[in-house]
Amino acid sequence: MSAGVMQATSLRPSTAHLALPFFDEAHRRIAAELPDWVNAQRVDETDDRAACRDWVRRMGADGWLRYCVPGAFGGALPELDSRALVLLRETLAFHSPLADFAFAMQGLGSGAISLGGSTATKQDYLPHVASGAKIAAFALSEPEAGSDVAAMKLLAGSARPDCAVQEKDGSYFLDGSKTWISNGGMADFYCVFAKTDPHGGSRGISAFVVDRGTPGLDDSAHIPVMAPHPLATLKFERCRVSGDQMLGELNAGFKLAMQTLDIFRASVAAAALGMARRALAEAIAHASHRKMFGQTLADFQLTQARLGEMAALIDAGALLTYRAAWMRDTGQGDLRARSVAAAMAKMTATENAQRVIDMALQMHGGLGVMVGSKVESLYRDIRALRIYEGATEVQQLIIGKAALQETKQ
Ligand code: COS
Repeated sequence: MSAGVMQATSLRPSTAHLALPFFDEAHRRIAAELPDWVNAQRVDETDDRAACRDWVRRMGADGWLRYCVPGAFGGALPELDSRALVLLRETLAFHSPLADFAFAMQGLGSGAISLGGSTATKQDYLPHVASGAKIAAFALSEPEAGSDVAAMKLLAGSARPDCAVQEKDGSYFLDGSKTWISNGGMADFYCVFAKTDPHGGSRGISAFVVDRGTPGLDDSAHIPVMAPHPLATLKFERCRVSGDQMLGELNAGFKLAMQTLDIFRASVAAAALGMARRALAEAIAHASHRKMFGQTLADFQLTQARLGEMAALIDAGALLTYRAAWMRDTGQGDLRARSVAAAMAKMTATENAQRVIDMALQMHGGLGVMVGSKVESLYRDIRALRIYEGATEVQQLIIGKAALQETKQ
């Protein structure tokens, strides 16, 4: 299962989608420059943690991580730009899902600071995220609160036993755990969501930025998974954070988490697109050369039909993804419409990518299941995207709830 050094590829995805009216010049520039850059990198991906550090260092040094933060704090564009994130992730994932992961986590892990942090907190963290000097992580899920975020139990309690909930300018003590935390054990800081009002449901959650090494935080429990992806469980025991480390308002953390996910869910869709485009490119290359029954695989109508289906599945996911990013960047529709668009994009692009990659693997025959072949690793890489940042079922809930509300209006 070891990945080895990332190999350059002569395969290139189609660029026809860049002419769509969703994009402007800044986006087309990224799409023109990034493929050669990523293809020229020789990162040893044998050890996922070391590889992610290496990718963060390279992407920081060459300016790509600047798209993960707003312009006033070292970013490339004035605000977090969903379309830039989408094209970056799509391109990175085409070449290296691990590079995509390392990039995405810088944005997702610092997103709550960009959206909710004070100016001082933004200054303290974001320029270092952009340069690659600090690695970021987003700590939301818990053993019994994955899809049901409001059920989280990590407590941000008061320093004083006679006071149930601490005031914003005082200290908080975090007690409990987080799990499935990407970059866990290697991040320099975590944006952690915790209950500041244990009985408040979604209105009792606040966000904090917690530095690695803070006494009472143990992030050493790594979780091995089927595709390279640094992941850990975090344990908090009387872990003291000051009120200044709170992101946004007291008890407004649920909305902050959802707003962060609204941006990054469309970018997960884009990562799935990049992987699906790579699978299609691999399938076309293979079918064009593989000889069978006196002709190439590509000469069979069965193969042509399958390639057509794959291309259409990719385009369906792509259009929803670009629409979601464009709606967010240009303020189309209301908040709910933008959330629904992001949910549709994530659900469709990740589900379709899984199908496309499976079809590509099938077309490769035995080579498809050979450890080390590109479609084999893509088959493992894609699976988690249908789960993290809101499983397909959560996206269905978001879309279905909104559809019901629409008919009531
Ligand atoms: N932006 C801003 N506010 C939002 C929002 C969004 N995208 N989505 C919901 N809210 C607000 C609602 O408006 C509501 O506000 P009020 O309390 O003022 O009424 C509040 O948040 C609660 O919303 P809702 O009742 O819809 O919350 P639920 O507990 O029913 O949760 C789901 C809804 C399931 C959609 C949510 O918990 C979710 O997205 N879960 C998946 C989480 C996830 O992605 N986990 C993976 C972690 S990262 S690997």
